[in-house]
Amino acid sequence: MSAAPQFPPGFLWGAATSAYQVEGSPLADGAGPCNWHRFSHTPGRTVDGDTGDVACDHYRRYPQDIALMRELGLNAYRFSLAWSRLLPNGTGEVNAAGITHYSRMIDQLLEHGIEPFVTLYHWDLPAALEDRGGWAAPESVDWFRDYARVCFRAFDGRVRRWATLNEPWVVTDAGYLHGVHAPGSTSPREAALASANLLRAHGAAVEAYREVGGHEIGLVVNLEPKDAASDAPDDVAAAERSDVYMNRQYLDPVFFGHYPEGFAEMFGNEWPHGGDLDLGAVRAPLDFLGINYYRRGVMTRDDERPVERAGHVPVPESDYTDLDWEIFPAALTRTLTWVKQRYGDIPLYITENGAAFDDPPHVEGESVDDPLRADYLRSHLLAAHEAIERGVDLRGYFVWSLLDNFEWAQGYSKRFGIVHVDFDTQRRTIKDSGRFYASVVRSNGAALSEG
Ligand code: IFM
Repeated sequence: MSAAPQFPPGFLWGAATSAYQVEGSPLADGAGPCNWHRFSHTPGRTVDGDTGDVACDHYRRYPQDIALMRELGLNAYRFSLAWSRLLPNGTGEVNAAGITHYSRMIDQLLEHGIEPFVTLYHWDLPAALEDRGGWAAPESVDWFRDYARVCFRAFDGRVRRWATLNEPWVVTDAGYLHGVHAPGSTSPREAALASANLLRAHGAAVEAYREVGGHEIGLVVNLEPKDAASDAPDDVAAAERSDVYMNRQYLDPVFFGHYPEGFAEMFGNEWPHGGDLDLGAVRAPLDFLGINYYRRGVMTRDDERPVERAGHVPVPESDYTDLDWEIFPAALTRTLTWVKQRYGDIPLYITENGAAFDDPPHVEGESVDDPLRADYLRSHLLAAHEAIERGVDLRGYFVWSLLDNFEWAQGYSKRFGIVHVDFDTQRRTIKDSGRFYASVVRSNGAALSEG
């Protein structure tokens, strides 16, 4: 019989959220509107016209949510700051009430022994900056550096782990190329401009951190190993393109200083940069890399999809989540070992992992039976542990998500939480998957081999 899994000493056991997805009260206490406030209020952009106006009311209920984290035994909480709460116009005047809000929340987390793991940008750009060109504007690099400085000055010391950007690939792919996220653009040219500016902005923030901050800073990317749907050369080439486009678009520049080979060519005449593209401080050394992992990609050639020219195909023998994402834990081990092999032995955190399943909107009693989510967590935590056994320096794991929340264009129709939220009453109920996760946390992994 193999020994029960144990994670390394000091492992961070957490759950993750992001500001616009959980906070609600988007304009409270002097906050300015963000791009997602505008986008979700535009008819047709989200399922059922859902918005983040109320969300999980975490802005006001965070003390109750911290109590839930305590009940789950978490020692870390990953959340993001809303840029437009802190700088309502994106630049210039700082909103003291915004600083006070996050300051109180950080203090309460620390009082309860929960480490705040803070993301500066999780997709909610101040609307005022979107009006000035958003990430496609070269000035965005300065806007982000200045905003980052405000955050470092206000919270560094109490916050010891910072992430610059969450999933920049989604920002450019969903927001600038496919138009399904804010700002709703469908321009390859703008996507390529935004990509370079996000990279420069990330590097600029890391450099700024080294001037004022005393702890750790990293980047969070979402990765998805790519397999070809068949041996046909077209599918093999599609999987390779998709790998370059998704997995290496941001990591190659950050670790090697330039885009992967073949990336610029995917944009054809829409590539806006010259050959001597300057990505600024993009290679500024990082303290860690955050990896969000959900699924594998099985790819086929699809010329309808711009730039990447590849699309997902379903695998008949696989199981899928409520978002039609393949459940494939082995690819998490593969992702973590691939990062180590390709980019070196940097400390890693799984900054998001979890699954949407169809839980009921209302709950009677004190529990929610969600065996599929518990199975998903168990198999992925075992896959993470396997990567540690293979030498990966994995230092923490964050479930996506602490709470059912606003799943962007899907609104409230998809539930990822280990805590159920009744969006009519705001009642929280820890799901069975949450109880299972708590047992894993309590036993530092041993409970993974039970049951
Ligand atoms: O909800 C999102 C999150 O904001 C970023 N990563 C993926 C999650 C699930 O889609």
